[in-house]
Amino acid sequence: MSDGTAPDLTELLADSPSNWGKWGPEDEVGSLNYLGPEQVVAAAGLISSGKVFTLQRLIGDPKGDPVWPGRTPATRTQILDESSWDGEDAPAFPGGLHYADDKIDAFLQGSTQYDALGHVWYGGQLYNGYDARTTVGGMDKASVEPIAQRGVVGRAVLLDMARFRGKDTLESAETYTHEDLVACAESQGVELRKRDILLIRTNYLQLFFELGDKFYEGFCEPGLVYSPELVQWFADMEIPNLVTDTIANEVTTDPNNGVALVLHNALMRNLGIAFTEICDLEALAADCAEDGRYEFFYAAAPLKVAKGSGSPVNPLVVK
Ligand code: UVW
Repeated sequence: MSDGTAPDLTELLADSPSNWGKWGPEDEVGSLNYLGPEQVVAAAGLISSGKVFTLQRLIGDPKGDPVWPGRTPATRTQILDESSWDGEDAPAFPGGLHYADDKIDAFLQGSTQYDALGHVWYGGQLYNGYDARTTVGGMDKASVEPIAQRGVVGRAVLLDMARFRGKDTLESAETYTHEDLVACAESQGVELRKRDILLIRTNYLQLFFELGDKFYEGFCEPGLVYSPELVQWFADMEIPNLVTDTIANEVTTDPNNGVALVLHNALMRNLGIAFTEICDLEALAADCAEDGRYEFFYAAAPLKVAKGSGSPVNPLVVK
């Protein structure tokens, strides 16, 4: 037992399916291996209207950046601007060049991001069995870098859970299962296929912008909830990438066992499914509701950050 009340993840997930070793002992991209040339070419065939959607939230949004509790929003600092040339010690360039420069101080998971497969663990081991000590001082194994090197391209399906439930936003701690995802897809008239990238809309972060600091009181996001059947479904469907518009892609605390972020472990650590979080799916969802097309081409390339446990990303959808 981890805190006297909730079961330890080692115990809870003892019989949970695993993809460790499936793509060799050196693998660091897990279920993204399911997205090969065949899937990329098939996804490209879904492009028909040429409409493009970008799924990243604004970094340094004046209205605030929703982040996991304990993380701080990005801060952007202006280093050089026209005023830098007001004083006598202004930089001088032949020809009279002036320019603007700035920098950001940001959590790598402080905006729309890909998690590295080694971002979470239990029992002293990361995805593919790597020793958790390889995270000390920076991730030597299963960092975000190999995901960034390969990129992510495939057929994606939007599952609009908020709309399916007839709500503006899902509520705090509200859960849904793989069966709900299947029912949602059916109601939208879209076929869920093996190796689909799943985009799930809750619109929950609208409450961050409406409630301000109150948003974090009793923080428990809505989302997928663990069951052995759900994990098996994700394994059988060979889902490469789970993308949502919440901060952590799953119900924060499992209502059935009290464990935090079970699916980060069952899906990401054990099956190697890439997690993409804090997306803005609003424009895409509105368009899908209008044209009735919930399947499309998806592409994303997180930044190549050496030893990074995650990286900001601006995923693209093309219809
Ligand atoms: C944690 O793992 C704590 O958060 P996230 O996956 O949202 O970055």
